[in-house]
Amino acid sequence: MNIMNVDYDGLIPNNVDLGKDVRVKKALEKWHPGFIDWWFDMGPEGFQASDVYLRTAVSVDPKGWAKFDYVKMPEYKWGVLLAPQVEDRKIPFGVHKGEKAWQEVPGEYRAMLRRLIVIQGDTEPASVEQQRYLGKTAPSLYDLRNVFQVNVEEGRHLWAMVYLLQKYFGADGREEAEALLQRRSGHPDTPRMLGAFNEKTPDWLSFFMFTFFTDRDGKMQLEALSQSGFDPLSRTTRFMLTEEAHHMFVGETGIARTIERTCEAMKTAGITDPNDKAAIRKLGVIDLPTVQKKANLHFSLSLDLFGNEISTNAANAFHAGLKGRYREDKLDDDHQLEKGTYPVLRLVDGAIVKQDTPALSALNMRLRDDYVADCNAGVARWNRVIEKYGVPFQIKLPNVAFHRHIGEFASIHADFDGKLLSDTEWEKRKGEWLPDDDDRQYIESLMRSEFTPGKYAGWISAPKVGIDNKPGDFEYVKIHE
Ligand code: BYC
Repeated sequence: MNIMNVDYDGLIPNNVDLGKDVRVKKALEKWHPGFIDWWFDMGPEGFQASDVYLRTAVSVDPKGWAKFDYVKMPEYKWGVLLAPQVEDRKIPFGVHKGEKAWQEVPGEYRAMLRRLIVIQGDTEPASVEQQRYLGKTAPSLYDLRNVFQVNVEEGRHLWAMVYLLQKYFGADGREEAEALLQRRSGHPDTPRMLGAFNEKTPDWLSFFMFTFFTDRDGKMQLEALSQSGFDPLSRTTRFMLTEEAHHMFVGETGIARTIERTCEAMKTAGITDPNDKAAIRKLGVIDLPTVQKKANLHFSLSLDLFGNEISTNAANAFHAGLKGRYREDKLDDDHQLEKGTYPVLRLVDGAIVKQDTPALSALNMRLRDDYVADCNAGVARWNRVIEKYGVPFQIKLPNVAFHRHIGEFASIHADFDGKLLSDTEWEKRKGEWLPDDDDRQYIESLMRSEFTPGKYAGWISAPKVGIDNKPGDFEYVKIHE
């Protein structure tokens, strides 16, 4: 079968010759009804009968892999798509560097590999669950379509991980695949595995921040997994990254459009002080200090997703050749890291200091530093919108010690700049940096749907271009309830 083209005949579109792989095909077909039940129970509330203008992957050819059309979400073609196999690919790092990439699970690393795949898989349905209620307050049909696009693709990413579990991990893979449908974001007894995926995404500002910050963690982790010596994981995550780019686009432009509308409204009203919250909120837009607070919250929650500063898990996964660094193939070193150090911010005797640490143990931090640089580039693009309006305000990212729940800084409190605070000071001052009840209520009050084609809620501006170059008044979702 041509790897570029997808077999659309069966229940599960795929480019892995599922038709010939009876065991895996059966396992996936058995898993499918549970997935659909989960989608109805935990996927977008309402709109399941609506026609949504969605992108579906129909090929893995970088030049034209997707087609756009109206689809009812439950009928979306979730499938299994792997980037083309690189001929004669070698394991690019770790102790097996230079050996032939694995096409089957290396027995000695089975448990470690399964854990990485399960954690990755768990985040995908979790985010759909978190975004379940956003539809009814969407600021436009364009945005409504975008959240649904993100949701169906996260669903497909779950399929991608489930395929790996079913194909390569036998009975325990099947059990893990079932468990991925059982855990629930925020559930007191059966929560999702990583902290940020148990938080709420209660409003559209949170959604845009989530897709900017948390999906960007997704990008970094997928990039690291795409370097894997286990070739099926590498190929799967490489194709997932193609879809992931749109999710970050939704977040980045969502916040940029929010900021733009605020600056525009301030200008029209002649308000020059960006901190005059009361006056700005009277205009029905989101003041920039509140945007900053939301950024602080989502950035700090996403930093937690990189794990501990010093991690033997990360060192073992790299050493084994399972999880590499960001763009490992572009780095110029020995790709083994048995020697050498990496500077890591640590808590030493009550102070935050940079400490040289064995490079292998510091891999989570290396990935996190690359992540922070990537976030900063996006934040700079937001600031350019603010500058364009001459508003004296800049969005900044807080210190990595701020508001942490995983790693060294989980045990202390720090302010925005990383200055340590006592528990009492933190309680007294945290509202300066994190959204408080007043901010939440204000944002909530703006969350009213706007479903007229071409119209946008008053707190956000229209996008510069439509999806698939559609005109401004295109009906991205035909709502039939
Ligand atoms: N929450 O050795 P350490 C995405 C646990 S997002 C709870 O530092 P490690 C997406 C850890 O499990 C990307 N527990 O951990 C985005 C370990 O437990 P055990 C998702 C945590 O393994 C938006 C212990 O603490 N993909 O795709 O080096 C929408 C020791 O920690 C947390 C991946 O994450 C936490 N935050 O690093 C949709 C890739 N952090 O083993 C999708 C796969 C740590 O002692 N995962 N712990 O019981 C990994 O690479 C790593 O497991 C982690 C953690 C980076 C998550």
